[in-house]
Amino acid sequence: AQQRTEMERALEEQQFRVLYQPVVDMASQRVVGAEALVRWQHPVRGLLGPYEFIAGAEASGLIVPLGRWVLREACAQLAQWQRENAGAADLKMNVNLSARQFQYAGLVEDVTAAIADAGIASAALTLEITESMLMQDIDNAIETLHALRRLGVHLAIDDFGTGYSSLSYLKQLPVDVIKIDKSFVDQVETDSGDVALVDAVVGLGQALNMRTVAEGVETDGQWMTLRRIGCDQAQGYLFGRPGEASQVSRMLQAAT
Ligand code: G
Ligand code: G
Ligand code: MN
Ligand code: NA
Repeated sequence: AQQRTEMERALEEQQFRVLYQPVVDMASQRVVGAEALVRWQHPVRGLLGPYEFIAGAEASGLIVPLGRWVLREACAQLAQWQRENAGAADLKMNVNLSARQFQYAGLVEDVTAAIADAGIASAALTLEITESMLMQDIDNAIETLHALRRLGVHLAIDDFGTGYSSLSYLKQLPVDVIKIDKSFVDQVETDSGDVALVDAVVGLGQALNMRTVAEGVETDGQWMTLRRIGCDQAQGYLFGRPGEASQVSRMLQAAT
């Protein structure tokens, strides 16, 4: 209860912030989008990452208004990038959903309002969900995914390969993007097993018409290997850490 009060107040007092990590095209390394990643600028404890407060927010239910705030903030930021950069018309924004947000009955309404109020195209927004969120209640999950897809937003499976989603479900899901977890990227230069795994996921993506995005790319060697395998896009410290919106603005300007 204490936790809820403190986080509620933090939300009211605007102590949360959104950082943005660039997503780049694998071949050209040009920025094609960004992932919104929430932080809590705590007045005493300093800047806190999601691992320090998302679980608490999930347990108390505050994740719903917090997630709504992140979503609205991210959509507004995307609109601003698109306004300020002539070449950014196709830029995309990725926003993470938590399990409770995904189950929340007002989700579709919240997403609709966030898109409309920001004035962005619905296809410019990708919502990230994890395999475990899907498998908790697959029938309801499929229904929610279809409702979101009808709005025109895109859907990504985050941390792919770490959960338990069955391959037989994957082809039924209206999913646009597979995000390959960092744990498969770390050793991809040296571990032939990881190469085979990433190669299989990329092939799966091609067969099912889903874009593949490698996460946690830190070295040129990883990048070159992933590019050779045919992964479409990448995210990682090599291209940019989660940072201020101005980092993405600079990348957009450098590309024109
Ligand atoms: O950079 P990083 O420490 O931000 O993110 C850690 C984890 O927190 C990731 O798994 C990410 O999906 C999750 N996360 C980051 N931002 C959000 C958010 O706005 N909502 C939810 N539900 N999860 C987030
Ligand atoms: O689970 P999800 O993919 O939403 O969260 C992304 C997480 O990965 C965030 O915590 C983000 O800060 C982190 N991250 C992104 N790129 C890199 C990277 O290149 N190396 C490491 N170690 N972490 C990364
Ligand atoms: Mn994510
Ligand atoms: Na991930």
